[in-house]
Amino acid sequence: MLLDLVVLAFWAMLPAYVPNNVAVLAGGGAPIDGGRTMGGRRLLGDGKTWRGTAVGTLAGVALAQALNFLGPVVVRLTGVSVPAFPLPAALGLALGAMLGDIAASFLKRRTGRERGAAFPVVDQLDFVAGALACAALADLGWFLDTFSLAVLGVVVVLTPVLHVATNGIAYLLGLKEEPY
Ligand code: CTP
Ligand code: MG
Ligand code: K
Repeated sequence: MLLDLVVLAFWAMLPAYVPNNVAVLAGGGAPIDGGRTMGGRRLLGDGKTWRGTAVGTLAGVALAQALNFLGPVVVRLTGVSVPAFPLPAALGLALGAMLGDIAASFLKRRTGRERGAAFPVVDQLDFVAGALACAALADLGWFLDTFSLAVLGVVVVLTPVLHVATNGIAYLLGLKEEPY
């Protein structure tokens, strides 16, 4: 059933959805690129900080532990067999989401986009690509068990919708400079 797939996709990706949003709240401090430039432009820019990356990653891993605790209750109530997150998978999803976003900033700077500039499609899916790639690297068995092609399809459709909605809310609350 489609609703089951949506629940599965959302649950499996939650440890990847939270880090970038937590980074917005935790950001500040030293930029990862230390101010270095490449071809006259910043390597990554001031929007990618050590603190945002570390706190965001930890938040994603912590959330996965909470989901592991809640999972059995959800399975009993809904009948949807949501996955548990082994630590390597949780770390892969959370750190991978941050690395995908960092890689996108590298691409943005190389293509002349200033910090905060929109990069449609890349902005909405960079962290998904990073999270899935790193989760597969960290725990391939878990990745293949969790992400069927159907679940992956839902992730690719659902994520941009959630991304636009959460960033729009963060913007309206004054937490984020731009609504994307
Ligand atoms: N942030 C951070 N570290 C990260 C990612 C995000 O500190 N690894 C914080 C920064 O304060 C950043 C804010 O979250 O400004 C919003 O993130 P994002 O939209 O990804 O960064 P931008 O400032 O828009 O920069 P860029 O153009 O490079 O995406
Ligand atoms: Mg931005
Ligand atoms: K971004």
